[in-house]
Amino acid sequence: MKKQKTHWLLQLVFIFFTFLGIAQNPIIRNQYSADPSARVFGDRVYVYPSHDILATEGKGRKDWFCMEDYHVFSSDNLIDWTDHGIIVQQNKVPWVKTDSYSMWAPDCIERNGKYYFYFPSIPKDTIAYGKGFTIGVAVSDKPSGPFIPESNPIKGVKGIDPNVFIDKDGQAYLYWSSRDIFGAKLKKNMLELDSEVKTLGNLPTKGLKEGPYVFERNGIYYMTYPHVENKIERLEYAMSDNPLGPFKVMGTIMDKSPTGCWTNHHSIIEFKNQWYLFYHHNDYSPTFDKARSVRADSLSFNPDGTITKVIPTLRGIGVSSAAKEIQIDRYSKISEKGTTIAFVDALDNFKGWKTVFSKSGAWVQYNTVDFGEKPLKTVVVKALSTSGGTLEIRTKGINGNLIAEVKIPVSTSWQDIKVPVIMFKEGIQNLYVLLKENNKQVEVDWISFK
Ligand code: FUB
Repeated sequence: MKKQKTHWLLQLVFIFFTFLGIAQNPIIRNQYSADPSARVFGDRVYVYPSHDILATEGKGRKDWFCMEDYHVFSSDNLIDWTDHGIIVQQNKVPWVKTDSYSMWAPDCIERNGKYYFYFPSIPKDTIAYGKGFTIGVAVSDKPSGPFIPESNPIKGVKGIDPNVFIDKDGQAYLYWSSRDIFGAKLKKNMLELDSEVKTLGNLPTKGLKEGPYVFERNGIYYMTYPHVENKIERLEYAMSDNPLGPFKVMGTIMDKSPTGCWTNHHSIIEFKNQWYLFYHHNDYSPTFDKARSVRADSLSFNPDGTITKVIPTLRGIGVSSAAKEIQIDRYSKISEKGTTIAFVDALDNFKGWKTVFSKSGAWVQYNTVDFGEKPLKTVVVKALSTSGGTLEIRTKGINGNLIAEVKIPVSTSWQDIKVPVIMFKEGIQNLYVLLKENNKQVEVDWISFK
């Protein structure tokens, strides 16, 4: 048979970009990712995370954070994310110790058409820069890179978790942490400090604070930071009328992880009139919390400018298209009994999750699915059931409109079951999937409409 040749341009596109498709939480599904710095550049959201990898013999420190490079991801709809590939790597930065595997939480900002990527790491030259972390910059003409690292780290900075904020008057500030949170003005070149370093006071004194992220809204400067008061970090915030404080501690943005992921690290953006919190959790690595994954949820403010606490969801953000694979295991709500979520393949967590229905009436609710305007005629369910069983798919509640009834035949392998849609309603709907009978078990990977 004649082998088909892929056009060289298409091959190049595949090398540099990976479309990650569907986005519920976690939003990055092809690798571990942590410490997300989300930024709006033009009409896209860019996410600059740390890239957790697992330490192996001679590569990083066992049972600890291990990172050797950074990728950047972007999306124009918060659903379809593109991995633009590696933008900076430890062995290509002149000042970084090449076997330190310590490319921790970064940030990126735009000024006058140039993109400045700030990242912490361990320097080679401890005589010049001291022991421990310092912070460097890499510069690009595009948010997706390539970024060219500066030869030396920023003078006068010792610590991790850089964050940059540019005020309305054009003054840029660099923040970072080293148990406490520090801040200083940056010169217009964005590469050098332009003031004394200030320890930002009036923040909690008990326990570690790190990962500062500053933004301004309606004249209020928000200093937001993860804080370990008792073993696990929670996201907190303080407010001020000045970018360098003094700040007044206001409360919690997100409670500590109920499953014990030690760190959290976040950023906050406004995109198309909605505010979002990007953060991380160890979704793909439930037994090791140094292999984390980026998540995002909506965030809102009270009339007095205080932040409403964000309850983490699996559903995440964005509108899912009915015509794509809808991962109902990333549910908005779930019945108390008879529905569980498990990895599809216990040997490869990156294959994602499945929903297991095991009781009559067990259900999941999956919000904000766009059915478009053109009638969709068929529903496809990727399912596995050794007992066989019947699923109902409804909109408008678990007793709402029945849009399909899907008989899942007995099988020991995954199958795509196709049935006609009984009733089509256009536009954005919440979806409900239920098991009809008792003594049956049905597993669902995804559903999709054609
Ligand atoms: O990712 C390594 C470190 O863990 C970050 O720098 C901290 O903010 C914490 O998330």
